[in-house]
Amino acid sequence: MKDTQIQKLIKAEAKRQKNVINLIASENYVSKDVLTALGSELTNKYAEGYPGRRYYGGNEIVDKVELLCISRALKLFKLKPTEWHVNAQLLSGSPANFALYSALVPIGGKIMGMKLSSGGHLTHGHPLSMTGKLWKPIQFELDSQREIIDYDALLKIAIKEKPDMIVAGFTAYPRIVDFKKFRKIADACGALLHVDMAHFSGLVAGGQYPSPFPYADTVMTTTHKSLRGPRQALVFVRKDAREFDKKLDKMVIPGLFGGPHENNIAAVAVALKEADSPVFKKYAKQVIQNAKTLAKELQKRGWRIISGGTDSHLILVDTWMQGAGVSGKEASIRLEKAGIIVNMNTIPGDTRSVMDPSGIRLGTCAETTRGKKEKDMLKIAEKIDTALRAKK
Ligand code: DSN
Repeated sequence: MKDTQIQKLIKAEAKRQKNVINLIASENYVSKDVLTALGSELTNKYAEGYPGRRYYGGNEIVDKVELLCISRALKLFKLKPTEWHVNAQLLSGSPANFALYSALVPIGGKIMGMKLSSGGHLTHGHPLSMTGKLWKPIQFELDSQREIIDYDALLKIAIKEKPDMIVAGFTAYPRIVDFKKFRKIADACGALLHVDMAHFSGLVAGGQYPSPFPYADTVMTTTHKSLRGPRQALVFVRKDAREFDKKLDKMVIPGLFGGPHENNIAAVAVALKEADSPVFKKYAKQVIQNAKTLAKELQKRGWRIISGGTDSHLILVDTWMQGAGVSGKEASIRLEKAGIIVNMNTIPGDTRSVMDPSGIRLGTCAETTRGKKEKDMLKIAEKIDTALRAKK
């Protein structure tokens, strides 16, 4: 590389990644093949439009790339091309959710989703997100005692508010989501059911987390979390008389975006093939076993785990413990000094601010990719415990 300044920074970041214990729940380490596709000549090509109907010439190769990515996405999640349509052009989770809502929910309509502090995402209708400004957000919280979704309470809210769309999914909820119950709730109020599986799609692909596809009208996933691909998103919509496929594609281009990043799409295709393997199934299983071990060991050491444990790759720890511990911000700073990277996170019913909340979020996808097993989780829990309990 001729640009030595950037080369130095890339090398430094690679070294940093190698030398830390990475417990960021939404990060992972991609394969060399994914990196090769990302850094390929495909980045040079403009391809506004869709395979077979592009605005620019010279798209015979990238058309094949995009179609391959789409067919691999359908195959991985066991979907029939006659029943599901995939748009592979969205660059990340937030724009993907935004594009989908824009396509299917009239501006001013109601979108019901989980509150950020309960584990939902900004794009599930947070007032600071455009999804909470352009549409009327109906935000629900968890059962305050059990810290899990209260489906009966949700049903009451849905019947009263009659949302146009219900979003099931999370960025910081450690438990299994019951998509069948969400479907019933959506049917009871006539709403569409959208599932944001950004966090757990790799676990679904690996057969370790329930698939939302039998119940959802639409599904969105990022591809860089448990799915272990590049930073990109996939949006799946049911193919039927409602014409969601046409509405979504038209909203993506010309509605919101221009040229798709075909190098990213190729890298997604590589990751989807990698995920469609027995090795990946084993990986997804280990991710969850590691998370369960880590949660249990932290609990044993006196830390309060939100909802009492985890069913996924994700753990929420109450580090503040009503003043008996340290704040989430302090915890993340201490852990970084000890070589462990996490993010501070609000916990259900948090009374502290988002910028210095009561907890931290941990995830095991990245360290499991690096070969970590249960015994390593015990050591990591000890390190975390020591760092959090150290005197200032
Ligand atoms: N930032 C992602 C996460 O960490 O969960 C969601 O956008």
